[in-house]
Amino acid sequence: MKKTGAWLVRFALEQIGVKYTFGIPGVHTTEIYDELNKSELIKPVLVTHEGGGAFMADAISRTSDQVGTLLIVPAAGVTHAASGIGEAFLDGIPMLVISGGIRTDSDKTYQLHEMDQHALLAPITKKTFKAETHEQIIPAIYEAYQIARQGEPGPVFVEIPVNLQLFPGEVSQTPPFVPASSEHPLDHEAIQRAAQMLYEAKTPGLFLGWGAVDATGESVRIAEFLGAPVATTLQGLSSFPANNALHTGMGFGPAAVPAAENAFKTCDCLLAVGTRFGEIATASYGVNPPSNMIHVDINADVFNANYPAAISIEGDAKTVMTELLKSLHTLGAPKPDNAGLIAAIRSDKAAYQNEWLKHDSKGRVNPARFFTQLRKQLDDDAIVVADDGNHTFLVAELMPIHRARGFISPTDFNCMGYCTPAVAAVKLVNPDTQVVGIIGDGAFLMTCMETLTASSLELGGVYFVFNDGELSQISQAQEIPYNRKTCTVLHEPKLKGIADATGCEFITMQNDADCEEVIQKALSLAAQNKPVIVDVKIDYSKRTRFTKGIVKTNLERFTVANKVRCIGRALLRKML
Ligand SMILES: Cc1ncc(C[n+]2csc(CCOP(=O)(O)OP(=O)(O)O)c2C)c(N)n1
Ligand SMILES: [Mg+2]
Repeated sequence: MKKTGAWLVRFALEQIGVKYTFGIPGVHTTEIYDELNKSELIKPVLVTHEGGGAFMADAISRTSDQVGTLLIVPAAGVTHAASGIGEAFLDGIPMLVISGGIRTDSDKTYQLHEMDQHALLAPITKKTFKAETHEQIIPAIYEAYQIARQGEPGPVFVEIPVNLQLFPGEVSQTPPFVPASSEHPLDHEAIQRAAQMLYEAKTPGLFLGWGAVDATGESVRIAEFLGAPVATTLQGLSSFPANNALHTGMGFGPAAVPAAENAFKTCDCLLAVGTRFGEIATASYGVNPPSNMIHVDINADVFNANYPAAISIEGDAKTVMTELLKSLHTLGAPKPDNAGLIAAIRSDKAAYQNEWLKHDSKGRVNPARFFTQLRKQLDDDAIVVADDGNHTFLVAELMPIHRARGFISPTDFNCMGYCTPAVAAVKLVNPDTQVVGIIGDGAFLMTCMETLTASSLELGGVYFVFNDGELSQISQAQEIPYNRKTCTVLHEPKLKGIADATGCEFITMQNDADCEEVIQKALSLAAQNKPVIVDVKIDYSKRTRFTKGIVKTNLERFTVANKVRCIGRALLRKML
């Protein structure tokens, strides 16, 4: 039979269950866009920038069972999207990237958008495909989809040359999509040894990353069986419910919140699940896990990469944790309730919150006041999206997250500009859930035009812009060594102007007294499908534990000569 390449792309995308694509059409993709326009299953979404489109696709994968999909022009669309593709790659998020390609039936070179896209994308995708014939289109998309999801997930790229899209070509079959089984053989002996090690430990603890986000029930049962405290990474913030009595908070070393730092001080056996012990997760490698460490991950490359594990178990977190729990039950009764630990966690958390609430915010919005009020007004199943900056760590330390996948942020690629597009996409696939973004003013400037996409699609999310006038995560780091803020003080934008331009509602939160009412109003407007930009005059005069912790950890690592040089310069600048 004869089919156009565009028809084949639509067929394959419908088969794998794609509901939305994100991008901006060009001459190399209009034929596919026209096909999707006829589809009853897929809605192509027009964005204002492919970078925003890529963050949207990423956010869909993080908060639904769909794989976020881009449909973009070659070269210019691909380079614009590269920031979001890179974020998905380093954060282990599945994504399907489909671009048009230059003509392969022409003997001419210097074509429009001609470049080696595969070379560009090789370091930030799991695999790239180029369809050479009509026959290859469906299998390439099916395989790309499988690869994106299997093992440690990530983005996969497929190029469809424009001539294949436009003209009919011979295909022998149009097979339905049948997902391949990705069962991983389990190392039962290692799981049994791990159970034994945990059961015999005096003070075991759990450390959970994003890889454990779908194993929350199992993690709760294991923690409760052992009476063990639980800490998470930043990306894994939602992997354990913050309203569980054994939840301590982010991190477990000197840069962790006090409840976590104290609970893990004497930890003699660590069960680490779905974390790579990367730089952010470890606060610049400032943690010191016990030698009895059990490391569970779907990707065996992470074992012993930064910290040695006594037992490594390769596999899906949910499957391994289910088996581990069964093995624990064969060893004996659950450990008695750890009442002392639970009381200490509760009092450490309360003390830390009070320390923040007591901080004088000098007429601006106190971060703890803001998050206490936000938590009070949000449903348990709300989804919080953060960008990258000081605000991210304020969320991590002051905003309890109650549901799995209830918090997402750009973590290891650490790309500013993520949050604004992501809020819209999260709302698109979670229409009945409250969705709020916490965005630094600098990050908002990068992708704020995507609020136009939100208002066009009537996506009621709230964009809390933490307006401190600076690129604070960096200006705070400049403060001690340089005593000056080179290029980190923002040119002040009029946020109301952005709201007017993009058709969003706009509210200002001046101080603590405004908090309750403004949050209420914003959530109620959002519930009427209106995107709302809130200008939050936030107070950043108090540092997070994370920021203080990483500064200390890094400084301690300097040689004496370099310490003297840096401290000397800091003192000199302070005096002058
Ligand atoms: C694309 C990109 N550029 C630069 C950085 C470096 N960077 C990390 S955090 C940060 C400051 C962010 O400022 P803002 O969005 O205002 O958030 P705040 O720290 O003030 O909360 C910068 C510049 C980055 N992570 N990503
Ligand atoms: Mg800022």
